[in-house]
Amino acid sequence: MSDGLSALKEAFKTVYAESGEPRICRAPGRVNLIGEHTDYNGLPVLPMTINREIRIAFAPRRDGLVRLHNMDAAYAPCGFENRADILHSAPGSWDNYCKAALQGLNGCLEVTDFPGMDLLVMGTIPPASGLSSSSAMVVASALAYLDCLGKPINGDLSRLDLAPLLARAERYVGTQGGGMDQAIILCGKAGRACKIDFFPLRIEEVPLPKACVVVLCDSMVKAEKTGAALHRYNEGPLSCRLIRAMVERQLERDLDEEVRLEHLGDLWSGWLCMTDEEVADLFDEVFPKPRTTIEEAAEFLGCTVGDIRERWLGDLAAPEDGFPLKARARHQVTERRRVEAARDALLAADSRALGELMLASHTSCAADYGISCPELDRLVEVALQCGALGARLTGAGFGGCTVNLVPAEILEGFCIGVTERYYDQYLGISAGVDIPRCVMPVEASPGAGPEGE
Ligand code: ADP
Ligand code: NG1
Repeated sequence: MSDGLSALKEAFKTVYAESGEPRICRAPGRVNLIGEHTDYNGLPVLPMTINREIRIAFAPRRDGLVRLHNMDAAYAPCGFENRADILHSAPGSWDNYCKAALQGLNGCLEVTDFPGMDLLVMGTIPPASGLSSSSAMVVASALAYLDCLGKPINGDLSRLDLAPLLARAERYVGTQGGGMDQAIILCGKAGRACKIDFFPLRIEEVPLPKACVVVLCDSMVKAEKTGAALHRYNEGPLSCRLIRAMVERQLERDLDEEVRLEHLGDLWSGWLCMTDEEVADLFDEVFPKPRTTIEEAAEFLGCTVGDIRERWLGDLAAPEDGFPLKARARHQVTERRRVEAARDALLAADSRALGELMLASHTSCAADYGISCPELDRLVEVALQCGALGARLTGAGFGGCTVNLVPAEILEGFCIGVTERYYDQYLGISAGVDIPRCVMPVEASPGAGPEGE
């Protein structure tokens, strides 16, 4: 057993002196190479796991109490009672991610005895940086709980079953996310990226470019989905629900029959099986102008503004000049095409083509989807100046990390160049910045599972 795992076990025995011998599970973070804000529409993504993770040492308890401690003092000890309806902690509390996993599994597995657990968490994924520390917490908590229930992963529940279940479960914290994070965290493979399709979940392993390194650069802008970034993130999935409803209505008019789209991605599959060009034309027809007000959407759908809020938008703030639905819809079409092309580029070992697609994706995320910020744009620009073949924001956006495709032979110069041009010159914070933590070459690690057995 590695020193880190032994240390975690020893720390567990100190914190929970009266508890049983702990077991350990691990869930890696992830970086998305391409395919941003497409998963919740059932459109593909292309992420890989990273060699940063959440580890949990755990032991079952006889009562229904779940106790949480963390090796990082920033996360204060806490606890809760396991039951059918687990009470939410305040937004931003770290125990909510554990609660999300238990609540989801309790419902799905029809648990009735609600066992407790002692947990000690150790994490190395920078939080709020677009690297899925939150989903790694959910997945690791779920694996610990399944073990305590006597139903370890790959028994009754396969990884392909668990991933969508935990994607739904994580909505407990208020995000309306898709299924990318939980799928790659559970199904990722060492040294490989995965193209992921949804509904049903399908994973295709693809090789990573041999002559390149994937490097993450932290913009130093925190994108906390436990805070302000939550509503900005949810604008994506919520406005796509409205796009789906309007497109569905247009198709019914065009085809003169009932059409049901579960997700926008259904346009490309099933009996509709439209091409990119047909979908782009349809979107142009439904969204002739850049912005659509909530009143215009209501008129188009033949319903009231109240109906729109109740069925699709919830309390999402409506800008006076309307939602940018045209550009958001366009991003879905172009990003879907880029993911397919990126998969082909990886299979053909064409790093240059992949780099160009990553850059085009960043431009679309910034201009059409509105999820970038000046710091991310600058960091992408700097990365290209320093020799990256491709660079883009990764994950939810609004801050966090960029992902960069860097030829292995220039790795050192790239790290120095980005440090000088972004952290020193642009942010002016070199004295306080911890470069190894900010510029991170990463490797794809194995998917989540038990450890040290
Ligand atoms: P991300 O993009 O990394 O998923 P979020 O803002 O969605 O960022 O979630 C970050 C939250 O995940 C943190 O505020 C914390 O509640 C939880 N979290 C992340 N890392 C840890 C950790 N090591 N221990 C406990 N909780 C963690
Ligand atoms: P991160 O970067 O982990 O917050 C979020 C969503 C994903 C996906 C990406 C954008 C959650 C848990 N994750 O990821 O489903 O939509 O944004 O591609 O909501």
